[in-house]
Amino acid sequence: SEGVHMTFGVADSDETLGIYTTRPDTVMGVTYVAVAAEHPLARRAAETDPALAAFIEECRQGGISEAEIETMEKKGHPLGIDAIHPITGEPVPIYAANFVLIGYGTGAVMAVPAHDQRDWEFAERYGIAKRAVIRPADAESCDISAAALTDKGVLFNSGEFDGLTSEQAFDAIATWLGEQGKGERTVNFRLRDWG
Ligand code: WMP
Repeated sequence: SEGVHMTFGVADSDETLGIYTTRPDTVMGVTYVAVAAEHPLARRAAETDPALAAFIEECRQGGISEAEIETMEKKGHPLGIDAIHPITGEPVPIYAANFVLIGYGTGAVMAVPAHDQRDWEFAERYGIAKRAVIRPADAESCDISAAALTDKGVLFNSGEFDGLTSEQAFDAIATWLGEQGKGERTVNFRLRDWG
């Protein structure tokens, strides 16, 4: 798929955390970052966190198929480390999650519970904030009380990107990130792309 690679900071360190997304238009709705159980940041945090280490052990990612990923119960565990949002500079918590694949993209995702259904369910389970930033063109806002709004639309709650369509925002945000050295357009292929 065509998307954007984006670089988050890591709080209290000069490290960075890369993510891959096909919905950069939703970036202002990011309320947490989810990494694969095998992600280096998760492994390192687990060295001093037995509960996290146990969660990582429980995620037998190596042997499951993408189909299983789609249907299995989505579970996660906080790393106790924050990522820094590339545009707003705000800290957002990093979770290890059993449905993030280490072998796809960067093995980490920017989570947008308002606009991705999997993230919505995860945020509901762990009490993480949801932040709506995409509305239908013919509405003032959107209702995400029962489910995520995954359709493309018009940006709001998105600062300088307010009023752009999802398509316009894809370009504007990719350009903005490129100028700041915090991201670029990229393509990632999954097995399913070959049908
Ligand atoms: C996506 C497309 C159209 C309409 C709605 C959507 C939402 O599901 C959605 C998806 C994402 C809303 C918001 C976001 C923020 O980032 B997402 O882009 O989650 C990333 C996603 C890519 C899509 O890649 P694909 O189409 O090639 O599968 O998948 C999520 N992702 C990235 N790396 C991942 C991953 N999921 C699991 N493991 C990884 N390693």
